[in-house]
Amino acid sequence: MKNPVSRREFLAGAGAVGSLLLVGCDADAYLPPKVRGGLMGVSDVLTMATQRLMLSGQPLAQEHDVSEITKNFPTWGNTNPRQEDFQSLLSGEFVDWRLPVGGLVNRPISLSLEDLKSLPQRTQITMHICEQGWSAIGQWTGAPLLEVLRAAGGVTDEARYVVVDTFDGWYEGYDMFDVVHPQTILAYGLNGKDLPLGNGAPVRLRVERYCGYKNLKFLKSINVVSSMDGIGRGTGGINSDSNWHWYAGA
Ligand SMILES: Nc1nc2c(c(=O)[nH]1)N[C@H]1C(S)=C(S)[C@@H](COP(=O)(O)O)O[C@H]1N2
Ligand SMILES: [Mo]
Repeated sequence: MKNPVSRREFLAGAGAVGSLLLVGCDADAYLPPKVRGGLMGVSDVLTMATQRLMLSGQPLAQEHDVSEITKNFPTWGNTNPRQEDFQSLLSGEFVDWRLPVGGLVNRPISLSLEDLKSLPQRTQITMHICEQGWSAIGQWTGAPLLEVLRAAGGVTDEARYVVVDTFDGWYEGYDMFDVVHPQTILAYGLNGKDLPLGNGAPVRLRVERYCGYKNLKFLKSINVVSSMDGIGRGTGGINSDSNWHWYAGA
């Protein structure tokens, strides 16, 4: 007679199937906000679906040892937004900086740097991979985005994307799969010090499973939405608006 499946085997199997179902039920987790036409669109969807299946158990991106930290973490792209509102906050050492968290949350809030630092924090030593051909390892400290949304009373049932805006006019939308990941943090520290200006002071996003351009610097606001339609060109972010991949898994 065939052995009945042990309880442990059953649970392990149920867990694996369950985590696939979790992604599987939510077809959105396989698709970018807007699917491009032609072969690029096909490859976008295949890449995203494959990676999302592989990542369905939400594993952590590799974390490194302190000894591997890059001595001078490079600065890249915009290193000092010239916008007046940013310059005035900078000259006041960001004492007046506030991060509004609104849209489809239950209790919109506006967080000071102190407020953000009082939330549960996470420190992670990870590799930043820029799509333009360089990488570096840094130790980031910040508040998980999930904790920030919790502080805003959580999101409503319609919530599908978190849109991050920056002082230099960038924006990106992230779907809930990446939003709830434990390594998705609003970082205010690099290598044990305040986040330097060139690296996105006072606060930048770290989404460790994505390449460089999704890791927005100089955060200005956070907005939870049900759709990316009507935001920029509707593709889900400033980079995909100019034909980079929206799903930019590193
Ligand atoms: N607001 C904003 N965020 C940004 C950029 C930018 O120009 N503006 N550049 C992106 C790119 S392409 C990279 S590689 C990283 C660079 O981060 P670093 O300056 O800390 O190296 O920031 C990303 N986030
Ligand atoms: Mo980049």
